[in-house]
Amino acid sequence: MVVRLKNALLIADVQNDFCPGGKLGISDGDKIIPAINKYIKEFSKNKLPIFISRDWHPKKTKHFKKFGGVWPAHCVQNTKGAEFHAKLKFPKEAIIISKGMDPEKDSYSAFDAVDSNGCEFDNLLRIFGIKNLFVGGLATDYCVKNSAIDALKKGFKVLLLVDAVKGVNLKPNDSDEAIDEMVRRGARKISFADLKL
Ligand code: VGL
Ligand code: ZN
Repeated sequence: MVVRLKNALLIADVQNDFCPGGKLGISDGDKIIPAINKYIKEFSKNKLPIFISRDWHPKKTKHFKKFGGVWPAHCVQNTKGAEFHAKLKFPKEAIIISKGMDPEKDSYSAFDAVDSNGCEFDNLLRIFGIKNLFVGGLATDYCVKNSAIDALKKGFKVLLLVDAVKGVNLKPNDSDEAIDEMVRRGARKISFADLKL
């Protein structure tokens, strides 16, 4: 028997460095964690796949200012800053996927991420037969946006969890514009009360 699971959850980069006090701390980045935990619980209850992405950089990468990029060093592999925030709760069945290991690339999208066996996110979704990807986490204007757009390009339906995302906002409107762009490209905005699995 082939089990087809239509819905999957992607929680992007809820790591210490993206939360207040971190190297690239998003203001109130940690405030969305209770909402994220509620979504995780619901997917878990329904035995649906949960993907937890992490930014996972080497010490030296073109992604960092020091080597020609735009960002201060953050989420360096095996540092406290790269660890998931202590308040983020996910079951052991959740699949951790890592991105940003290539020192030549920014890799904002979860579609650049692989699991612990090196299996690409896209392949994992196809193995499960996923049609709908529910996306939340950090940062609205980078990982969330790039992952959502890639998912739409690949033919997945995208449900954007508007009560469970927060952005960097290098420019003040970046997050709002990112949400508008995702919607323009076909993503649907939902809040926890709208969740139907
Ligand atoms: C991200 C900034 C720098 C992200 C990664 O994945 O959202 N943002 N590196
Ligand atoms: Zn990064």
